[in-house]
Amino acid sequence: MKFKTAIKPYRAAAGGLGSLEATTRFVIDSKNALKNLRNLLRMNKARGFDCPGCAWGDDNKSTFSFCENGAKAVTWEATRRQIDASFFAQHSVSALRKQSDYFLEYQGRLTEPLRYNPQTDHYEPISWADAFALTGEHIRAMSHPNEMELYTSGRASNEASYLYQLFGRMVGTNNFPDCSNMCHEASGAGLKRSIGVGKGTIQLADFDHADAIFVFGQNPGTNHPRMLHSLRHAADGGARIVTFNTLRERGLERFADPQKPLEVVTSKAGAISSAYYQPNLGGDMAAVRGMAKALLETQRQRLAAGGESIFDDAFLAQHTRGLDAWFAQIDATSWQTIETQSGLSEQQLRDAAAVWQGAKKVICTWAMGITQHKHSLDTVREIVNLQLLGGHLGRPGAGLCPVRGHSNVQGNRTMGIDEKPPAALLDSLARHFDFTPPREPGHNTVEAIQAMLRNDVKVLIALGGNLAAAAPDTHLTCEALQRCGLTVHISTKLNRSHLMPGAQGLILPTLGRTEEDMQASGRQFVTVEDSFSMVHASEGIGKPLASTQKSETAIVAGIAHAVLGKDKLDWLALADDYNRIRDHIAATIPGFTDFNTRCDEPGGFWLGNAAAQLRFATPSGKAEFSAAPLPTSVCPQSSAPFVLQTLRSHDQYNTTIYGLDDRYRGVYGQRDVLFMHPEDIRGLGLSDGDRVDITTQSVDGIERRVEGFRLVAYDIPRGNLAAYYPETNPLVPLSSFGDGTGTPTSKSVPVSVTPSVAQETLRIA
Ligand SMILES: Nc1nc2c(c(=O)[nH]1)N[C@H]1C(S)=C(S)[C@@H](COP(=O)(O)OP(=O)(O)OC[C@H]3O[C@@H](n4cnc5c(=O)[nH]c(N)nc54)[C@H](O)[C@@H]3O)O[C@H]1N2
Ligand SMILES: Nc1nc2c(c(=O)[nH]1)N[C@H]1C(S)=C(S)[C@@H](COP(=O)(O)OP(=O)(O)OC[C@H]3O[C@@H](n4cnc5c(=O)[nH]c(N)nc54)[C@H](O)[C@@H]3O)O[C@H]1N2
Ligand SMILES: [Mo]
Repeated sequence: MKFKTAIKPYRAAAGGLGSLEATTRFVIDSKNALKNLRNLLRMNKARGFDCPGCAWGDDNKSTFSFCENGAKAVTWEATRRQIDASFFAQHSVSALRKQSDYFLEYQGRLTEPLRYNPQTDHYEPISWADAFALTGEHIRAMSHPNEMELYTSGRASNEASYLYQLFGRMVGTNNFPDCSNMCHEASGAGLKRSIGVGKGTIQLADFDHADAIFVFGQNPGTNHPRMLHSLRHAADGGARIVTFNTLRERGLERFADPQKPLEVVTSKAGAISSAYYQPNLGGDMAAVRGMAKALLETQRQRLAAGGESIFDDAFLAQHTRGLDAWFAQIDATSWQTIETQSGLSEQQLRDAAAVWQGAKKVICTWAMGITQHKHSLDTVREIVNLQLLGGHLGRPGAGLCPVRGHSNVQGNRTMGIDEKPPAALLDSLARHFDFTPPREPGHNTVEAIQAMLRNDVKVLIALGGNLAAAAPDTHLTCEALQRCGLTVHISTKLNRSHLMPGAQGLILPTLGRTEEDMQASGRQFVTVEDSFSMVHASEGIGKPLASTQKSETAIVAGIAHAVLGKDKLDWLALADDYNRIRDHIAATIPGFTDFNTRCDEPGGFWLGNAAAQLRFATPSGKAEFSAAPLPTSVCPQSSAPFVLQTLRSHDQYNTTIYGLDDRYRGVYGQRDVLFMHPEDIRGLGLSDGDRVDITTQSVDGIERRVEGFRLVAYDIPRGNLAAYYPETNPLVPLSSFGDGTGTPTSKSVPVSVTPSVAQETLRIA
């Protein structure tokens, strides 16, 4: 495959005509245009399927709500291209390893179960019965339940993930590593400590009522495009939107609604951010501390002059604890430290604080720019501190909004995909199903990979996802996978993880969210939960490509049946009729009473959020201020010349590469680029367009390096760099993760940059 490469700044607004063009191109290229158009019209409606793109909520007001990147997700899944036994007969696994991630997924949908044959190095067809039997044998042969790892990627439905965690716990393990461990773990853990619940407190409609919205470390133009509608609507209504982002992101500057013909034709775009700050990578905790410091100074001056408080004193007194300790910590933090760490000036932070002070209702949103650092948990809690100060919790138009990634990652946790399960969940499962679940915590994703490297893992099952490409230290992770006894991948499309089988390996082809799911009792729907704790039904409509594909729920039930039989639970009967699974969920998971009936509610039902109702499930029963000091350094290694963040382009969904463009950042036909400040490029004696090698400043003795990246001069603070994931995962150390979160520090990799060895050789030649 050849692509035309170019770097040319994108001058238009986000959305608009560019978005429509791209959508059309993807729909036509998927070789299934008619069906895909119909799918788009049904997406996120009361009947139809939930968008497999992001976890943003649905606005039931607009007639149909989809975005360019949701369209890519749907068309990518609903392609007519398929790969079957003949493809694998033709290509050995070693040969496939040389192909790009784009090539692997582009081949189409997996349609039949496959087993790796180490003698021939090829995948070969296997029957479902034999695949289940093989998995059952391996699991029963383990000497301890903790020799099994059950990975989950956040697309799995509530029904499939509920069965999956129940199966794991009945076997006897809490080893549930998941994509969330690499994603919003800091949000869950931080919010839980501060306000007693690890989820966002607002609902979608709150955006219509906010006076100020602070957007931290997030690129909604690409990753949550439907959020731009909410931001634009809020901005048009007079709300101030303040962005903290290391990069200039087009979607946070201007947005034209591609679903409003007039805006597309007239290029009428609305401004999004009224202020845009570019902190250093990892500098947000210092930035928020600076805002708080400014506010505290104002407050003291006011009170000294006999004026009114700028804080919500009644809220603070009634609902919070630990304010004084935080104030003491603020006083102990100098403006100089704040400026150095954040990379922002005192004046900028005072200006941001003034917007906060001038607003009656404030929302803070954030994503990976906040959660993938060493001090992410403290950063999330610092954001909560700021919100508590103004009582911006539990009233319309105000609250906390971690914007989740995968479309059902939040639901997975609710269903019990949790390596550190709360006692209440285990008690409830124990009572209802009459068994003794394991109590000791299991492995998160990093710990699971470490266990594989120690040869401790006999069976890895992956319910979706692509660990080989998503996890840090690509080489180590690939080796880890190959050290497993049996790897079982439940997947829609071929990916790198499949090419790293254990001693034995299976690929089990599954139906996607968009497809019709027929079981013994008839057509099934599943349920998912979005970022706003709205649970709703999702019913696929496309005809499956092959009768040999099974639903995730049926596959999980098949495995569970092969291991545990039906003495305790008739797993296969549960998969025959998902209503039965929902009845068990209703009986064991809080908030799901009358689950089956409530699935009919148009737009779904709200699970509720105790903190939003000012009930705080913390030890003190109050919202807890955190009084953490700023980290000694924002980057795990302070002496490194550069700090690198690894992020997403516009044409990818995590490890799924749809195309090689990153339109809003002006990058076309290539992914091996490194964004750098023009002065830094000059400082290295290099020019825009030169090729460089990137090396991690390692503390553990492992050499980590990627080669031949093209420098792109970009609007980014000096000393900070950005490059795409997963290509740069070989640079992210498995041994570097967030305090209290275990999340790899993918947004603060200490690196050095040198002229490309390959390029030097070329020049000399
Ligand atoms: N189309 C599409 N949609 C997706 C995904 C996808 O890959 N493609 N992935 C899904 C998933 S799983 C997730 S988790 C989300 C991810 O959504 P995002 O969090 O938006 O994803 P990233 O591309 O990692 O972008 C991080 C953003 O934060 C900024 N940033 C990085 N570090 C810092 C920092 O230290 N401080 C500040 N202030 N800013 C920083 C970056 O410049 C960038 O704009 O999107 C979900 N939606
Ligand atoms: N360096 C770096 N690393 C990162 C990140 C980063 O920002 N930088 N981000 C992290 C984040 S936020 C996340 S969430 C993880 C993502 O980690 P994962 O969730 O493991 O990865 P994905 O790329 O989303 O998984 C894609 C694969 O899932 C399968 N799939 C797709 N749809 C379905 C489905 O409906 N059912 C099933 N069973 N399978 C399906 C397909 O086979 C596809 O190849 O990566 C993390 N890794
Ligand atoms: Mo994520």
